[in-house]
Amino acid sequence: MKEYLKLMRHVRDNGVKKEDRTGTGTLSVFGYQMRFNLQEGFPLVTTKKCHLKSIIHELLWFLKGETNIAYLKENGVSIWDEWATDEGELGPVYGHQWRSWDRGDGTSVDQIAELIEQIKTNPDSRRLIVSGWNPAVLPDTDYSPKENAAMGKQALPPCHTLFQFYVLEGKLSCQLYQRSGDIFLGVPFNIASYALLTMMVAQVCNLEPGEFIHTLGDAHLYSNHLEQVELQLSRTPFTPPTMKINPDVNDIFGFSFDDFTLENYQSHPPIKAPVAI
Ligand code: THF
Repeated sequence: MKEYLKLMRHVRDNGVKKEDRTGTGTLSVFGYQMRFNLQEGFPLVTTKKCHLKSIIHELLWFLKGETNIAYLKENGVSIWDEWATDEGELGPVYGHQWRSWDRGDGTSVDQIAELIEQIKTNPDSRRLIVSGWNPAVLPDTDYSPKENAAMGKQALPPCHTLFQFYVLEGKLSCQLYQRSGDIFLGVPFNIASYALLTMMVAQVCNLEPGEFIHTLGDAHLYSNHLEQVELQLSRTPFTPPTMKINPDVNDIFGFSFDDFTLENYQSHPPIKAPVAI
């Protein structure tokens, strides 16, 4: 995971002070790309201990098409609590756009089901795309995330905006365009989540995992994470772990938490940091 530390160092050294919606302040760079070869191990950051349980449950929750945090709460995951209404609603966020994008005529598109079908039947396609960005349901900036969710808008516009798959020589690669990346807290989650999604899609399509390519728009370090960043940059990464997925699952909607086993995850201790809301 030298790639991740390289990003962190690049933004620490070259980022420019920029104000943001949350009022926290950041060091920011526009445009950055990382590549992870999924044949060389699972890209979970090792220079701090990462909570893979939250990452897996969040991804399963997206794939279920759910937008209420109830499933996450039942599984002890609290990473979306700050933005949800008292009833646990987030509005039509990722899960809704992935599984039931509203056509406006009473029908909807299951982008994930269509993606799998297209990868299986038309692997050379250059349209293997899933979009979370739906301008019709973006939040109204005059209101808070919770107020937007209560009004049926997205609590937050999707950070991971659009992803595309690519099949070559029996290998499946995925590229994510992430409009906004919180390098210290969010990005380790985002890398592991999309690497895992790529492996899951590859398995159900009878392909080998290829690369995960992570393209960032506004890549930033929050001003209240800078001490944590120095600590993390002082650490030497370990050899990446290995992810084992139950080979019997052949339906993208058929995975459960127990189908994933992380092996040989050696990491430095966790580093706590406040999340900007
Ligand atoms: N807002 C901000 N400011 N940063 C983000 O990374 C972010 N997200 C999601 C939506 N809004 C965001 C929420 N994802 C943590 C991790 C991911 C999150 C939110 C919070 C977090 O606090 N992680 C801690 C604790 C882990 C745990 O409890 O499991 C950590 O140390 O990693 C990016 O998608």
